[in-house]
Amino acid sequence: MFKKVLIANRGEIAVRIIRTCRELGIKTVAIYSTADKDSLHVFLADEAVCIGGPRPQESYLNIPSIISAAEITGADAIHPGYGFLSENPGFAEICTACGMKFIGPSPETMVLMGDKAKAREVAIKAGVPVVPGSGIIKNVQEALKVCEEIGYPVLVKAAHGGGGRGMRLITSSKEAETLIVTAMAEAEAAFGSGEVYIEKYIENPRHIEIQVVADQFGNVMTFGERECSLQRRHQKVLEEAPSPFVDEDLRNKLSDAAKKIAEFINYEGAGTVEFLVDKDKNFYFIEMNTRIQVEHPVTEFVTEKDLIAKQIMAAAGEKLDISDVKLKGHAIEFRITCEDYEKDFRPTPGKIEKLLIPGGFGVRVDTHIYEGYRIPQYYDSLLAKLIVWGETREEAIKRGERALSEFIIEGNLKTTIPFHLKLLKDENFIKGALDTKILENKILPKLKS
Ligand code: MV4
Repeated sequence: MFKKVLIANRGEIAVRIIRTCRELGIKTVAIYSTADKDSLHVFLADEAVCIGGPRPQESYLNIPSIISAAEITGADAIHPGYGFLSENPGFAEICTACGMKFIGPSPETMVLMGDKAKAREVAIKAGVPVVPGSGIIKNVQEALKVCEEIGYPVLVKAAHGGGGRGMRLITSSKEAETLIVTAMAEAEAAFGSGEVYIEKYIENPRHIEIQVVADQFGNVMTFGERECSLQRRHQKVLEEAPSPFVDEDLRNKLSDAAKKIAEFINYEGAGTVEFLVDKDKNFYFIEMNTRIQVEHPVTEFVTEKDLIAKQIMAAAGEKLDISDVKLKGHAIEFRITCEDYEKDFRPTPGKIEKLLIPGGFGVRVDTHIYEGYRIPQYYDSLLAKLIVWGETREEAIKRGERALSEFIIEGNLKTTIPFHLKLLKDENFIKGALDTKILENKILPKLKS
């Protein structure tokens, strides 16, 4: 097992990782920017090193500073968390070259799955369904031919985008040429690669993902699905496990598909295989995330497994027990951000003057905030994740309402707590009638009126 892990991240996920390290008897090193000197992860870690200025480029993305901090403190492994350098193959390679274990998959796997067109090919070769579509498009003529073959509407996606960035919907041949040219130019500008591919557009799909953790011996554990359909501008606002739409048959099929992909690429570490699921329960692989994700706690609640511990143990070369993971009850995660939902979710960072955190049976809060803490303006607006568990979805919803109404965050800032309380009263949410369009098209307009 590792002796000392450096956490190359901040906020709630740094706190989350430090907690598991302590339970595993692993010493921790926090890194922080000058804007984060009063952050909770700095207090909770055994050691902390200031690595640069407030802007991510100066600190949490500053590879030489992070590696120096690891060398000075004698860390033998680096946990990247999510965001920042977590899916950066160059960083993983440098960690290895400097004699530190990067807690995640190999750089080669990150390169492969970071290319969404290559990831599609992997899925096809592994025998997993993908959305009807193409490989990398060579020129506009080929693109137009592919569009006609697939049939409109189609989506043009950036091969090096992902998470919804760099996507363009084409509904007819009239607009195809212009949109393909702009999509390629935008991809080049945003991701440094103009490579795009085309997929048939699936209308109002659900976004359902399977959590996996794989060890270094080819054992792949699956932990069931998460329902992540409720998103706003490709940002998830609430996640649940299990999905109210997934029955045992579909769960088995999705889990087998995720396992096939992980096995095919000899995956190592924690990862998430994303699927689109249509109203007829057809499912299609779209992407794989090669990191631990924000929403992992809903899976932890229903499986009673510490995913960060599994991830660290797999990285340390331990064997995983792949006997079936049983699911118990229902969990919901609410992302509490400092945004004003009445003003188009405008960020409102400020000082926390008063804080009362909910508790009680079936309630978990993952957060780095405390009374007197000032939220820096340089990072994302996530303040806390409230995760609730119930024997049934109905019970989890009731518990969510109770916990949200206990949650008090005051100061010169707004939070999304009132938004979540309203969301829980929405009839479509209560029915579990979720898809990737319902929040923006139906629920949010209703909240405004
Ligand atoms: C799609 C799609 C419909 N058809 N692909 C957006 C995020 C990225 N991971 C994939 N995304 C989508 N891909 C095809 N062929 C619709 C979406 C999509 C979406 C997916 C998940 C969650 C929210 C979404 C919101 C809009 C569109």
